[in-house]
Amino acid sequence: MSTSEARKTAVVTGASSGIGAATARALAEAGYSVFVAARRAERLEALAAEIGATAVQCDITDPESVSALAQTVGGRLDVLVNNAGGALGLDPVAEANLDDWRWMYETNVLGTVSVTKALTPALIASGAGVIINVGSTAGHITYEGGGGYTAAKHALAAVTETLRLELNGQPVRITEIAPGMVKTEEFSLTRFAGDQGRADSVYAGVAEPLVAEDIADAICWVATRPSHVDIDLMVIKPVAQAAQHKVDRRG
Ligand code: 8X3
Repeated sequence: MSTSEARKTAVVTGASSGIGAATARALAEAGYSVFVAARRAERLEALAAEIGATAVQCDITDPESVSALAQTVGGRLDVLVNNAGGALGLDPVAEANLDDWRWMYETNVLGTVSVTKALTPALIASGAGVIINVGSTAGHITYEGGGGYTAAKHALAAVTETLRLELNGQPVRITEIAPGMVKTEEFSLTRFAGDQGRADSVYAGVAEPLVAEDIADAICWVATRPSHVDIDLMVIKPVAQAAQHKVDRRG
């Protein structure tokens, strides 16, 4: 990006760790002026200082917080990365913890819709906006115990496709990035309520699970394609994961 033109802007939600933080770093490195949004102010401030971003404390499930984010961003935005989300538990459907399921729907789906709704006018105003929703392979397959998370990520995939249909004719591209097994600091730890042993067992024996930077690299690539190129869906898994239930654990 030449220094003579205005810097492009990007918003990354769930930016305080993992894929969100890595994406914010990658976009800043690529020359974007980045707004990093998440609930945890201290982590955000540290990241913002490190990469020269603007920290915006934001709970995507709180409408007032989302409207404050939109106010801070202003009238023009080039890239929105809806990354905030997560999984809780591995309950079978017949034993579902409904509070966990509600949290997963609120965060992965309604939070994403709320942020998208608030920022779409600014993306349109840029003349070449990009929305990148971080979904999951869980949005395209199902697995035992994954019902709450797979239902939420399937819903997110449906919302992404619907939005692409509805914004047809507007200068906004919409992409779903669907990662498989990504070893991050917090995803599995959150899922298992801080049980490090259970979290570690998810990646046991897998020689090289994906890391947050692998997904950030893909997001950055999608964001920087020419404005007539729409990448609908990108499914990204480690080589060891041929399918959800087919994982080479001999590493
Ligand atoms: C993470 C993939 O397999 O834990 O989004 O559902 S999985």
